[in-house]
Amino acid sequence: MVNTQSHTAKFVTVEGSEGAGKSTNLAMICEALDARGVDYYCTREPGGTELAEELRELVLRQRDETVDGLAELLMMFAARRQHVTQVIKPKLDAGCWVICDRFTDATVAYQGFGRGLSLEWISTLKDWVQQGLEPDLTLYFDIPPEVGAARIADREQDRLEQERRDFFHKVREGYLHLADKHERIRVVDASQSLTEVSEEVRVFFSGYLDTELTL
Ligand code: T5A
Repeated sequence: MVNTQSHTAKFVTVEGSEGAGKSTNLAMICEALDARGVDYYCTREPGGTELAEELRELVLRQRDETVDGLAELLMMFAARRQHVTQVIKPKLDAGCWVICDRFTDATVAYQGFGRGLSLEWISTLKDWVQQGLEPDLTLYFDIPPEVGAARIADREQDRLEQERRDFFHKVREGYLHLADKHERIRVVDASQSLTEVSEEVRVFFSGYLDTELTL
């Protein structure tokens, strides 16, 4: 698969650990795109196609047996391959922006740093599955795990949300490592009030659109 991603259609991802406010702030991104009349498509991972949503349900469901870390990693990438080939690439190639709730940074953070799986394996799988496709911009909502956990304490937890607190400290370390490494990642302090976070996202993303849409 050759990466023929359009120069104008951008691939934007949002990342963060549980309760960081990614999904809530996606609305702000969509509002900014709507205001400028940009054609865009919102999706999520794991998921985004019928098969990938079924894999999501399988991988996140609570179960009695221990789920092997490598099996979990392969399911994430199986879902991603289907999503990339059936949705993300075709949309970008057609000039439509793609806004995705989580992508491969989550795999590095959760399966790499959280589970301690080989970053080399993850990098190899990423090359096979994405064949050069990378997000153009990533908003990472950074939050101490305790604060995020308190925000979602009232709702039913999936298998990953039930991990121990130290797992989420490692996940955060993974995200911060990625943010240090990649210029495309913008860190948002998600422990602020929702009004403050949303305003920061609005101002930053509007500036990004101003630049990208005039190029
Ligand atoms: N996963 C995923 C992997 O392990 N590997 C992978 O490769 C991939 C792709 C997916 C799970 O799969 C894992 C990671 C995840 O465990 P998910 O649905 O994408 O699950 O992610 P979750 O993190 O579970 O989604 P959450 O809903 O928990 O987090 P969000 O989206 O960051 O939080 P949000 O927006 O729903 O907000 C949670 C609550 O907090 C409030 C909101 O109103 C809401 O009630 N809130 C705030 N409250 C106070 N102040 C603020 N600033 C607030 N912002 C939001």
